[in-house]
Amino acid sequence: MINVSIGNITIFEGDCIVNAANAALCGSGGVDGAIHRVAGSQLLAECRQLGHCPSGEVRFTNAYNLKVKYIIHAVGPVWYGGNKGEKECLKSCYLNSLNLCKRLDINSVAFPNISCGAYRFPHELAAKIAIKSVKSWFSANSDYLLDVHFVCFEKKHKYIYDKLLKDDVN
Ligand code: AR6
Repeated sequence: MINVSIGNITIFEGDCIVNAANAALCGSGGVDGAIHRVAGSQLLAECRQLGHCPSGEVRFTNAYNLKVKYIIHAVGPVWYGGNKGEKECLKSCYLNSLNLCKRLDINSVAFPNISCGAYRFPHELAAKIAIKSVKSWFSANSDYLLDVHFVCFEKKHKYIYDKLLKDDVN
């Protein structure tokens, strides 16, 4: 099931949230900064043990003070105009996160709009990739029950998701 809401992902109550991290996994601004602030300093200590994470790949950690079991740290692409593999990289973030959810036996996960802030990915294109990735993953994993929540920070982003889902983007 796909659910879209407006809100702060750090208060999500479910199994797991995804973080829009950077390759150093060192916490910074945006949703990453918010997650680190709420989770507490132990999160940074665990991230430091993991080292570097290339774009398109994901890592997981404990969630400390958050109300979920795990945080999946996905490193999205920086948008350089669209000819540097940005779309494929963003798709990998979603598919790798979903595969990891299955491996961790997770049944609910919340995604922020990965790469849509500091990394400048066009919002509508990012939402299309996110929805298409989740739908294709659901088709390939129809035996597995997973609720996917897209948590948008801004109303205009939720509007894009709602419209694309209504138009049934495949
Ligand atoms: N809950 C949900 N969404 C949020 C929240 C929140 N609390 N705060 C921001 N957003 P960004 P990126 C939205 O910049 O583009 C960081 O410094 C925000 O409105 O957080 O992948 C990292 O360390 C936007 O739509 O992530 C990296 O260096 C979306 O989250 C870099 O930014 C993503 O914006 C990653 O850039």
